[in-house]
Amino acid sequence: MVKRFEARQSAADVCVGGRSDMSLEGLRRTFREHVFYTQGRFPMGASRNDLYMALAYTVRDQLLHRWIRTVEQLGREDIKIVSYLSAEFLLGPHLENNLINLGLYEDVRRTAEEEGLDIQVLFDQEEEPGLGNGGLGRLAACYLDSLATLEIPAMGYGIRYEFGIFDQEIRDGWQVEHTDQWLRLGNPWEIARPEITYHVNFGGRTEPYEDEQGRYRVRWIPYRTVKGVAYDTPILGYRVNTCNLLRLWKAEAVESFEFEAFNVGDYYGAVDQKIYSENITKVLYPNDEPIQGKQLRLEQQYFFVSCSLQDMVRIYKLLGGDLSRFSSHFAIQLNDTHPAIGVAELMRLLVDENGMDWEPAWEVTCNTFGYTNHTLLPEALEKWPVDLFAGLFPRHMEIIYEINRRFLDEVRNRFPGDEDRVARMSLIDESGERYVRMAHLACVGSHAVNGVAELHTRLLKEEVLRDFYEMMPEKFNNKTNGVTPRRFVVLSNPGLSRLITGKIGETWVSRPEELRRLEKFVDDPAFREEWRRVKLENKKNLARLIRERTGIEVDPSSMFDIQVKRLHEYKRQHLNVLHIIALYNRIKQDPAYDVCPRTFIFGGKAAPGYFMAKRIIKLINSVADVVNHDSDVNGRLKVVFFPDFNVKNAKFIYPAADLSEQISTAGKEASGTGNMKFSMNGALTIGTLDGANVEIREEVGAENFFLFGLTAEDVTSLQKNGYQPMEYYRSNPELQAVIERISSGYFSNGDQELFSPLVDSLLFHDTFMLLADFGAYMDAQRQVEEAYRDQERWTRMSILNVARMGKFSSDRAIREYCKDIWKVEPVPVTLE
Ligand code: B1H
Repeated sequence: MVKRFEARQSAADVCVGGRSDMSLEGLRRTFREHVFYTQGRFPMGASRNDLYMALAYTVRDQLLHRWIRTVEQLGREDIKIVSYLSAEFLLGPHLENNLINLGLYEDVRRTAEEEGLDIQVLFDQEEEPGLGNGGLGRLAACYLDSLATLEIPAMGYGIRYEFGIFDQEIRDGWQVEHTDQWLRLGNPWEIARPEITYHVNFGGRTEPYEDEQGRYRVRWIPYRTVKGVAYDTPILGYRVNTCNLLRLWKAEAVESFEFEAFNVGDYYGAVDQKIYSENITKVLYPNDEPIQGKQLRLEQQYFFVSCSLQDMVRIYKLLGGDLSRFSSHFAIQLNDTHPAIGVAELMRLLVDENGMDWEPAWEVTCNTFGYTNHTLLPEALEKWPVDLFAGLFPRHMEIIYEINRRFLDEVRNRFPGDEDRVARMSLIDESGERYVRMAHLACVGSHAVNGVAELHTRLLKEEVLRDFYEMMPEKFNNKTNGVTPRRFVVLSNPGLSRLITGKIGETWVSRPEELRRLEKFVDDPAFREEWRRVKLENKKNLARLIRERTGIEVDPSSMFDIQVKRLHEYKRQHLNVLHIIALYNRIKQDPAYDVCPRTFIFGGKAAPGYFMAKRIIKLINSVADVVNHDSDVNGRLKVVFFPDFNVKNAKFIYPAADLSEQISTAGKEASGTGNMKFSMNGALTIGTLDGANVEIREEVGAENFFLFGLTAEDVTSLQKNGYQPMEYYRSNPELQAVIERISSGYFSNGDQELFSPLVDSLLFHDTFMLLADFGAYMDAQRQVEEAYRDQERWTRMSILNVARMGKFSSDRAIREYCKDIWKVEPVPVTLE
């Protein structure tokens, strides 16, 4: 008799159990079959990877039915599909997530156990697809999860990088980069679609001609052509049948080129061509801001955008759709300006390839696109030299000039005589070398423009895109970021999930507003005790991992004070370091100084060419070396740089945090999403009024948040009035002593040069105003310490943080996008 899995209600199972349509026996049989038929092994001879692959295929089989049914829905003419265009998708490991979303976790864990396997070991085996740099790429992944969970028909479109974000090693305190070989052992989560391919053209010239009706037309005679091949990954929603599609494009050589070269006997030329083509999707650029002027990067952008738009046009035509109604079938979201060339490409496809007139094509284009801006840093706004752009895309350049001509006519109409404004708003920057301004193209070609947190959107309207806001205020709206509670709470923090579910039931996973119901337990001593027990358990797990990865012993009963995010001066990891050194100095001055025991944990990658960021990593490790071995400190302070922070090991980090460091210079961090992940896992935040911190503080209550520092307005006015970091230095002896420790060579074996670039930058420029904020930061840290010493008070604050974080679920964010921008409705998928 086959044992059927039944829906479970018990608290212990609810987050990892659930419904499934597969018996335990069936799972076991499928698994064994995959070991044998797919991996070609007898059970005894199977490697760990064979077993992982067999399990992954077993789970993928469970997705396929849902996937095929969902894709059938995508082919219905009467529904509207969201297309999320992003150069990055930072998905993280699939296996565990899919098990949770399927409701099969507990069954599969038991099946594995009965086969003598530890499922955690198999999870460990999975290489994560690191197809993104940080927040922007991870946001795209969270949004795919929520789109599927909310049963919205959607596709993600992006690039199948052969090498994702580099692996980070710390050697002698420095970051060393290694190529990420995520495809080395195969990828069971993707299905290649060699029959879905498109040609993408580059270079050459354009030529006018007359069509059969005698109309003026232009054609593009390209210099070279590359082929894009689709690779599809299923994205399953939480406990629903919707299983959307992430379609990533790989570049290959076009056969005809090879044949041509072969025909003239140029074997090497043919192979060269192949290598050249495949280069386009070879590697992710490891920067968290745009790399100006790199031709290959621009080629990547156009390559994936063109494939994706051709795909949508093909799908739409298959349905018999009339292209003038394209925008009623597709809502395309531009994740930053990286896919913004899509505006010109859709115009080209409609006008040149499908014979539409300019005006209706333009209406379709604007109605189709929405644009999300992710940055306020002016140096991070993407622009491409006109020569480079026109050389690669001569036809798009003409189209952009025409868009610009018409647009600037409108500007002149609205603001007669204001030629300064015209120059500021032009799609072409003509102040020196000429550039195409991608953000302007995205604004003009979209019907909706949004920022990613309230403060960010306000600053967009007031500063970066002010002229655009003044001319078309109706386009602008805010969509505060969110993160998926499935990966970042249920999967990462099973202990906490179980505790919460035991109190309020399991519905919070899809409706995190319901976490508010935890508030009534905040005064229950037994609940608080349990809450602390879960946190301690998570800290022990992280402590174990830290020992494994770094050899450093940390005390799980100390406060875990964590800052994990990309290394960047505006994120101010070095402000955190200044605080550590200040505490160290106090201990050195008086070894009996009563310091609250703390473990400072850092993690994050630096762009390989970012000199200062790499030096900050070295500083953290150098301070760690000294502090961790000082007998006066006596283990009360520990400093750890956790190597290779990524989605996979984030799961051990967020749940173990007591304190979350969100200390960017106000006005610089568009939103942040790590801030949300920490707080949802019960960490308290020390932070500035920046990005989504502002809204987190509003939600959790000012009394449950450690605020410090300048506001965005303070920063601007201080800058205007000539900021003098030296003034802060001179008036603060503790700050002087901290800086002196560094510049004296105390952390660098007497080498006074090693950190002088950092110190000089602080003393003489301090673009990100660390010195101005140092005093306030020290005070706030003092309050943190006081609160932590009162564990009952701390626990109360922690519970209230979790209870009030519902707003920051990506489900809420996606609902807002659906309603305000995309105008799409859920389409439930049935399995019959
Ligand atoms: C964010 C980027 C980014 N903003 C260029 N901008 C890149 C820009 O490779 N590139 O060229 C890569 C990434 N990433 C981040 O987006 C913001 O800094 C965060 O504040 C925000 O939370 C996140 C998601 O909106």
